[in-house]
Amino acid sequence: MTSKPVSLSPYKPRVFSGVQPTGNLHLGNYLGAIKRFAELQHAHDCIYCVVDLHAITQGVEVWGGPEGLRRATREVTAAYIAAGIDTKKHIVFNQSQVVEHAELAWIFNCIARMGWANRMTQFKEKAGKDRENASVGLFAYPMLMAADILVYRATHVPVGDDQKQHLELTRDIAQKFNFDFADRIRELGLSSGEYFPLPEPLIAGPAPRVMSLRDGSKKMSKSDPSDYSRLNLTDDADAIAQKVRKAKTDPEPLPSEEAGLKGRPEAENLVTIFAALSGEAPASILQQYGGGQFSTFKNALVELAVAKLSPVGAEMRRLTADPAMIDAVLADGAERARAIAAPVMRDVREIYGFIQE
Ligand code: AQP
Repeated sequence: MTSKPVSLSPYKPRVFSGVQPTGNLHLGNYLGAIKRFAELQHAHDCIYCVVDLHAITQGVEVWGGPEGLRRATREVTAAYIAAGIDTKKHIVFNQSQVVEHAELAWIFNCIARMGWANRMTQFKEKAGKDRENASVGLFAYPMLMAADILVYRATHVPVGDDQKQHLELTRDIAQKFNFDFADRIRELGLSSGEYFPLPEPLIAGPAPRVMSLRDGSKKMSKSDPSDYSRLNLTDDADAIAQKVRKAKTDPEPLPSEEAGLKGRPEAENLVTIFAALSGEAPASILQQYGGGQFSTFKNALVELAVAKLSPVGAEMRRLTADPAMIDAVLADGAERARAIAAPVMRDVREIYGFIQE
């Protein structure tokens, strides 16, 4: 007689991730996040969020005011759809339409310890030298991110290198909650063990870290004031060509081997971008272009980037021309997201003893 397989986890495997609507979606967001989100949908149930509450943690020059926020929220949604994410099979919505995110984030502010939050390097990077003037929201960002994930009891999170520390904090928060309330959770019959899963990072092949075209030591970023630092997903062929041709390089020719890229961050970045867009290994790209002038390599990169990005940009432009259609996708996604989040939040209120209807 064969024994029945035992499910080791009481949770349905579920992927959660998000992108901030802070304007100027770029190649790094696409290769490092959105393209991978689309790949994951074939084997997982996915919830992809436009994290507008995160977007406002920085000054208005970053989140762009009401018009900028609406435009950027629709642009991220359009990028999800243009990348091939099926909004009927999976859930795509904007965070502020599901109030449970903010409510659980408050609970988690009371679970996380100051020492844990103080260690977050992204706060230090984003707050810069003027830390006293950063918003409390920017400091509390990782607790909101933990709520985003755990309000769906998501088990897997595709994260870039820059978000790994936040995911660790999410696991610490889940663990402390489960431990602090273990008796109450059992007493209420909510779970025989832990209430929140400890979400795992989802590594679907190496995600490239795309650097600024103006400075190979800084990551490509939506909020970089220089538009020449990034390839925006909505850039047309002329803009792509201009930006790649103007991208910073050094006076040496491209090396023929990967070891020769060491200490040459701008050259390394262009080769990384070429490799990610073409699917070729850097070594074979360098075999082909090594020893030659940057201009020859850049011309090939322009051709490749235009071929890969133009269809995505064109589809995004087509979709954003119909804001009512995008808003309807978000409203439908929010309703389905709420159907998962609301019972979890009810449980959490019950665990704490908040009186509710
Ligand atoms: N340069 C990058 N290379 C690879 N992946 C990147 N991501 C961001 N920049 C790069 C990935 O994109 C996802 C969404 O990021 P986000 O919107 O949450 O914010 P972020 O990481 O802070 O992105 P930006 O572009 O730098 O925006 P701003 O300027 O607003 O801070 C994440 O999965 C991230 O890893």
